[in-house]
Amino acid sequence: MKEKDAKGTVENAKQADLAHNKSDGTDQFMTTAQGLKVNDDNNSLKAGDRGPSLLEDFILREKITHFDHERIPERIVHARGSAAHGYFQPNAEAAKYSKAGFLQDPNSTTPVFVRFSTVAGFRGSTDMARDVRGFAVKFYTQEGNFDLVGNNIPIFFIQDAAKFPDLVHAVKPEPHHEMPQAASAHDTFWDFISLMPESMHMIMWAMSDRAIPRSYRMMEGFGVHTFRLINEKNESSFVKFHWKPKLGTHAVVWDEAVKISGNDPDFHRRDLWEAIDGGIFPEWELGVQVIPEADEHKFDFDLLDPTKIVPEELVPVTIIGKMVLNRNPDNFFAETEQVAFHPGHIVPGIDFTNDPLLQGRLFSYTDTQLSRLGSPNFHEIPINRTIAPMHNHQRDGHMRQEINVGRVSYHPNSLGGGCPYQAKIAEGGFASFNERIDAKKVRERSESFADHFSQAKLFYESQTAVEQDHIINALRFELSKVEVPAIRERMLGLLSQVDQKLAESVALVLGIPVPKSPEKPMNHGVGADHVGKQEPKPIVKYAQTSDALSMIKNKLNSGTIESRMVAFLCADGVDATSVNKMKDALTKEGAVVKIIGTNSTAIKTADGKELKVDHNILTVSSVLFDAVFIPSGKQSIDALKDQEKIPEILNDAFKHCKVIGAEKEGIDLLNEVKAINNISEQKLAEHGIITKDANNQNLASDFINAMAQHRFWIREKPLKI
Ligand code: HDD
Repeated sequence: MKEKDAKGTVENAKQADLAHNKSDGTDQFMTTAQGLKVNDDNNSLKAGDRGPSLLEDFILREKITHFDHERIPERIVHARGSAAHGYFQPNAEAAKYSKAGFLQDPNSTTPVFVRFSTVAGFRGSTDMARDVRGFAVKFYTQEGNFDLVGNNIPIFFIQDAAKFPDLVHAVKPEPHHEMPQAASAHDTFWDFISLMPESMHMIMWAMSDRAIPRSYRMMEGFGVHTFRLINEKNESSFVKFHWKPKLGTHAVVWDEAVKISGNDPDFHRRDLWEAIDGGIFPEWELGVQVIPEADEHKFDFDLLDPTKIVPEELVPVTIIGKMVLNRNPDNFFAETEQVAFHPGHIVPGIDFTNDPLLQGRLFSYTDTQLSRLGSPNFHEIPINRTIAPMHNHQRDGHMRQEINVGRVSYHPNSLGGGCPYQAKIAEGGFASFNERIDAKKVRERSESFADHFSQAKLFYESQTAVEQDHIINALRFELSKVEVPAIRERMLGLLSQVDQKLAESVALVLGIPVPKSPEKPMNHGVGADHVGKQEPKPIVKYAQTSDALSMIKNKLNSGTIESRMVAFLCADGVDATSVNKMKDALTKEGAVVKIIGTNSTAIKTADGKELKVDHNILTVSSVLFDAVFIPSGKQSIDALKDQEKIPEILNDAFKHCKVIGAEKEGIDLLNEVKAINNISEQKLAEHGIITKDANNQNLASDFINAMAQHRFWIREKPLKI
């Protein structure tokens, strides 16, 4: 009876705890941390109103002390991130491959918390750096938390976790002067890369537009490593996890990325927040490439090598569910900052492989949380708590929240009735996959990891000409920032083994020749004697290219314009019909219209009505929008012609290949863009310039169709190679 009472009290305390954990502080008295009501929060306790402050002022000391300790160390990588809550729902396919409880019932949903991030930049750095994006998903399943801690690129720079600290040291700001922030364009990064041929496949991805996404909502996500799934029959298969975004995969162009960084360094954070806030919930399908256990050695690459993809043309992606993000966090620090992911958080039905990068990660994540969150009790922070019942004999430590009752904190015990019990497999107990390992202890790289160029080539050759130009330009930019000539030369040597023309066109801008290619591709690290000792296998030439690797050819891009942002350039005298007709048509398709006005409040339409302004033209730039529309109204156009920002907005929208629409007098404003004047009237639409005369009623649908094509690359001059 007594014990029951004690339990009841603990339950009550837990509930009170929960109530305390979430508070908006409204309608309540201000108190100290001890609950004492505060009478004056504006003045410290002094000896006389002009006298010195008194040490006795425990209220002041408590407030300042708490403030002094408000920061925790930022993540060593992925410090800059944004997150959201949502749910995951499996489909009927999922249970075939895994016995994980959350994958069994297509009618069930599992809560998730997802954090997107850049890798290299500090917590306050720009969202728009050229960088890999983290894509970490915490599934709060009934069997415990499952974390899928992936990226928006399906492979990685290195093959063994032993090189991770080196990679990160190389890419982070250089240690002597802490520059540059959130950028790989500097000597130490390229020095390291030029000595690590295994990074060449990843370099192709990182220099592509995948590294400058339009939105977190428009990125693919990947588990990167090969994992295992185990089904009810205890059959194991190898899997690669894929997140496929409903809105397709889209990027910005580099010049745009640079300008967004100045205009709105929170671009991705704001985009995610505003979409969810506005009820446009980002959605992904979860897919798996399933490789039966028996096929492990069927491929020309090693499934355990994290620098390799399994081309979707070889093993198609099977969709096993969907994820929807539908709630913004209540508190950035409590949730987004304190969330702790770990690739080792798995549930029965999911298991690891011997990928040496994954194996190293399994150690690193708990270790980092200990220093970042400061205690082995980080699992008790509300965002990290499992929703599964949790009982074990772990006790105490810094900031322990749980009040464990009773005297038994060991196993086996008789005094506590043997509780908590170990679970049999049939009862949901976790047991690692029974893989047979019979090997010598070695520090070696498997020979099967030695081919570093075939998939880099596959990626490069699968891109459209425009995408290849963007890769070349990125390499030109990055390597031009490198100051040591030998690093540039080594990089050209490596690039020539991916594609000779690629290397030559980068070399053209660097002003140096491409070094002579080695007869055999360089598959071992230059000066890196730790890398593979045996002779590499001959390079496998992948016969086909893979459309899935190109963002432009990718079949994910269905042509929706949902959630795309359109700037309407307006001033007093704008034609309300022109505004409303286009706005209604766009809104119907799910696009978001923002009225850009010449003041911050409202403008007057030609018929004397008020039109609310979303943004003052002083605060925007076309890089923050997907398309620009100029409604008609002579007075409005005359006023816009006087605006200093107009040439920049229109020229950038043109340069970045975005759709520009204009109606009647609005067309006059297009004269600001010289290049438009050089396009014949019949060819305007082909170039994504949508205008109309008074009789043509198709402006809105033409504009929408053009937006669905995303960009008009025809405007970009092909590179001279
Ligand atoms: Fe890592 C954070 C993804 C290799 C060590 N990693 C971190 C995050 C993501 C990834 C998305 C941010 C999680 C969040 O939002 O809080 N990491 C990857 C992927 C990798 C990878 C996809 C390769 C396939 N990572 C990797 C290696 C190591 C680490 C090889 C160390 C051996 N990663 C860490 C870390 C971080 C981290 C230092 C920093 C903050 C954290 O863990 O919680 O432990």
